[in-house]
Amino acid sequence: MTTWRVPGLPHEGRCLVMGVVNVTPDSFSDGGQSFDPDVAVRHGLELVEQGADIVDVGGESTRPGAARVSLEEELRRVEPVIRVLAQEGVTVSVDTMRAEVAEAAVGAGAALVNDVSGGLADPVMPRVVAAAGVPYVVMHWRGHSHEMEGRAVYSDVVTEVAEELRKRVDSVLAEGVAEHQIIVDPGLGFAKRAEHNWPLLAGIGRLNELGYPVIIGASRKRFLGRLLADPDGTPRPFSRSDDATLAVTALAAHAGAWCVRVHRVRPNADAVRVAAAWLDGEGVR
Ligand code: PMM
Repeated sequence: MTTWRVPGLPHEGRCLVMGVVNVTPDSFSDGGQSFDPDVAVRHGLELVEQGADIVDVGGESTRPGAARVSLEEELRRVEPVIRVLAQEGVTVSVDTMRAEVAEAAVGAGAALVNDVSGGLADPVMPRVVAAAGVPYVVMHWRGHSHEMEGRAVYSDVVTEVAEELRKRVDSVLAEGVAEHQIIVDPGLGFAKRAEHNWPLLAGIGRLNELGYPVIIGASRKRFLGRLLADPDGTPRPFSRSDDATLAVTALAAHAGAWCVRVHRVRPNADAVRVAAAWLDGEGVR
């Protein structure tokens, strides 16, 4: 379903493209390129110029094994960047697990809260999002970066992730978040190994059945590097898995994803247009 309309966010009649600005010194996928606030703002504006519908600003690395940053440091990283981008007319998302950061970000102009913990890391988060009234990404999550690898245990990953997402959605609805605010995400790579990520991608149709827009974050993740490993088994580095990200984007958009979260925007923006034209050709849209 490419026709989701999320109040407060762009609607293009195709899968949307969310470009990533990590204001961190240690993100695994872009190596701290945007740690300086001015550089982060410039990067965000470039992503819009390249076709990003939404710019996702995050100040805490969620790479496997990463330590948490303090609340003060996270706020210091993201708030000024969000404020300037929003003033420039950019639709900004804040990537945070902390209610206080979400609240400050919305105050600075963020239009969406992207919570990789789906409200589990900070129990106050759903109430803050409910009060703010902005769209809310509820991602499937089983624990912080240092503990998630051991929790990547599933017997039927698509059924379990869908069921756990449904429970999270019920819980945030009970806290006052409205149906129309909710977006769901299977959380590729978060307490999931490669053998879990592929069925989840193949299962986008099942996730759509939850009845909420689905966002997919596959860009530059390790499972792509594993798939494309050298004959001796050495995984392809993330910097050379961008073409594989494009393939995932086109397939996810064709399968009905509402949005893809990506690092390299221009080619992914092309890919979602190809998928939209393909769906038009099928008479699906
Ligand atoms: N992945 C990362 C960070 N934030 N948000 C959503 N909604 N979905 C994701 O899959 C996701 C996310 C980690 O990736 P990065 O370090 O490359 O930004």
